[in-house]
Amino acid sequence: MKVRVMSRTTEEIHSQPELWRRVASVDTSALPAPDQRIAVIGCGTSWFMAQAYCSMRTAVTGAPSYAYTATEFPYSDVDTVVCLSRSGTTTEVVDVLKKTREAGIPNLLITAVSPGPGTPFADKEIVLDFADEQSVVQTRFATTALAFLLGSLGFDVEAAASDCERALATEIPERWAKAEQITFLGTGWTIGLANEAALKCREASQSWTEAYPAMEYRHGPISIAQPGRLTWVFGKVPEGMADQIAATGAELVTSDLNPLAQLVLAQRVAVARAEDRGLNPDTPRHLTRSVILK
Ligand code: F1P
Repeated sequence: MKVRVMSRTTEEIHSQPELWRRVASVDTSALPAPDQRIAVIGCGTSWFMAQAYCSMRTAVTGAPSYAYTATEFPYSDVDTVVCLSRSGTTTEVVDVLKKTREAGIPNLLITAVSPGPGTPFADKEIVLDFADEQSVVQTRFATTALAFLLGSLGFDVEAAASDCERALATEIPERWAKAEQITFLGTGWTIGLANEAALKCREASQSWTEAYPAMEYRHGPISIAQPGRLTWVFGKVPEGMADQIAATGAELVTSDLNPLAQLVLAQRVAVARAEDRGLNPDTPRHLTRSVILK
């Protein structure tokens, strides 16, 4: 009998409910005040978490909150730049810390590891070291940082954590692991989650995924839908879309889980797709824990 050893990535995925619950005791005083105009920057997964946070922050506080991948931050008029980086070593993020320091723009670094190369240039730091992980493919640091940020806006982290337990107990259908392609869709703050779910599958399983704001789907991307492929919607399915997807023959995947917990389901699908292809999610092709440029 073949005994499958649980990947490190899977172990880290399963630790998420407990870690999300711990954010309630993390000090939020270093976060920008609710009326501040902010930019949140990061790369890869951290950028997508920034998208989710900024969307919800703008919706809740009304204060402009912009997410940028680190190199695209325009150094325009914001009150604070929040830099999100699990490793704290990503070159493009360290560059933003340096340049905002030079420009006199207040900054905050949220990371799992301190001190790091960005620490000397950070005005403030929030260290979520309890959520650090060994995997190259980020799961728990990203969602824990997001739970912390959303929690500061009044998001019910405890409810998400109990839904996360359900997401971890849900059986992943084999056809999801074997689907030829997946398109992830989201609305508002869940657009960042859709982007992250798609990235997770690409990183862990080298499989074809796409991600869009849900209302963009009918403006072209739906042409990819066909039998054997999935359209996975975070949150509410826009009116009329379920019938349109059914007509393509693709499977529509929805969930009553909190979207943050639904992202955990997508992380598990990424691992299942890797294993189905005989890949080890702990050793993703061409990737390193962080990108450090010469
Ligand atoms: C950002 C990141 C990861 C990605 C890859 C390279 O890292 O893009 O999201 O999985 O390993 O680095 P960080 O700045 O959040 O440490």
